Amino acid sequence: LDRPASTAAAALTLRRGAARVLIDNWTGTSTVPSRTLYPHQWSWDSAFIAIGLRHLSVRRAQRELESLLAGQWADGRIPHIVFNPAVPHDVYFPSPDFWQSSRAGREAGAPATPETSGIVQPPLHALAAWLVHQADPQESRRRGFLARAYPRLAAWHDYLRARRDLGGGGLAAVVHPWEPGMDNSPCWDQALQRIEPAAPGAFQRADLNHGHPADRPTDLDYGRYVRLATDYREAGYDDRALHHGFAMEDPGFNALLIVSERALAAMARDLGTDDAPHTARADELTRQLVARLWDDEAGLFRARDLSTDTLVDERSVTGLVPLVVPGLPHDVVRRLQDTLDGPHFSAPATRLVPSYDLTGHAFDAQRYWRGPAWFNTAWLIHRGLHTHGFQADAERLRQGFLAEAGGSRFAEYVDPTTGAARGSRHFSWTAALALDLLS
Ligand code: 9WN
Repeated sequence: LDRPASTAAAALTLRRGAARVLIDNWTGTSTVPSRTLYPHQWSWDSAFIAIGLRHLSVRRAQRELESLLAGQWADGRIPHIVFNPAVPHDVYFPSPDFWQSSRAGREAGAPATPETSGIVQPPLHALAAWLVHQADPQESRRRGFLARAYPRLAAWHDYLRARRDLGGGGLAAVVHPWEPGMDNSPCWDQALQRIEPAAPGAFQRADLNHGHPADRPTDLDYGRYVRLATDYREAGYDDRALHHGFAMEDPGFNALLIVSERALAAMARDLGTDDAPHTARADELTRQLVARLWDDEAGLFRARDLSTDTLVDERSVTGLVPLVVPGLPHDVVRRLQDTLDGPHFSAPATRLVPSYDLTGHAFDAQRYWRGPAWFNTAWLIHRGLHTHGFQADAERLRQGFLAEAGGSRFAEYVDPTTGAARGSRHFSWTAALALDLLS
């Protein structure tokens, strides 16, 4: 076999495998991250999934985002889970019984239906919607996709600006470790020590029915997640009524807000409305991201703990995700590229980027966001390398991504020291983003 032919055959096999995952995980209106572990619709998963789905079916990619937006609250927030009413409540914890959005969130503007969670996830949605639109602008215009999505996505960003600027510097704060999407990252350890965990008997985890305990957060972590979510629920999910026990400015979350704000500007231009406010906000957010979270000595961004107003002394992949922001100062970009290649993040076995410092005191090669390499962060960093002109590095990461995605049967994450698959398999965003990198 000559090499180009075998490479093309491998790409075709990978593409078919990725499509199969997305077809199997499609429920008729949206895509579950995993049939076993995550049987509902998740917010940032759907954004990543739509980015890949657009290569299979633009129509389906639009519906993915539209069904997420059907769960949006009147205050603008896009909840981190939109629940499927057909799934029994004991299959995933916390279920609608716990969040009680339609009752406890009524004042804050939760819809009567569907049931949702009350917290949020990283705002990648406007970028996803813009990429879906660009995949077939004619079909998008015919269905009025952009015209319907744009005001909702603008309201989502308004919520983050009006209710989540808890630090007063313009950046959005996360108020629960599930919100940055990197649940048990060592970045949250110190802040979580201040949170009294809920009693172990007060809740029943469902994740361990499908996931291995060594791959998942601990019971103590869950006790604290439950406590924080319960406090928020009891305050009616009202950010003005509660002094949040956990409040962080997360670099990854804010980086995605910036790229999405730029996507809103592009949408506004396409729709013939004023794009200048979006561009001005993206510029200002970029300045604040650097001013408040950049650590020049370490060569990466840090999370800021708003309870102590200090930067968290941990190196996490969330501090590299801002590479995806186009308007970063040149020296920041160069330092980020150096850090990616250095001893803290240069994974020996995978060419992917570990979720946490390989040399860090809390590094754990198996446990979720405490070391394993994830495909969504690799995709974001790949986009960043590409944006800033590091084409050779971007291509190396792309090849690594595709090799690991196929070799792991589209795993949720992999051990960065051995390449072994971890978490669930047949995982939607791994498949979706593989499709995107193949297109
Ligand atoms: C809690 C769905 C989600 C991802 C998150 C990931 C994990 C949930 C959980 O799964 O979190 O939201 O039950 O562990 O950490 O990033 O969106 O794939």
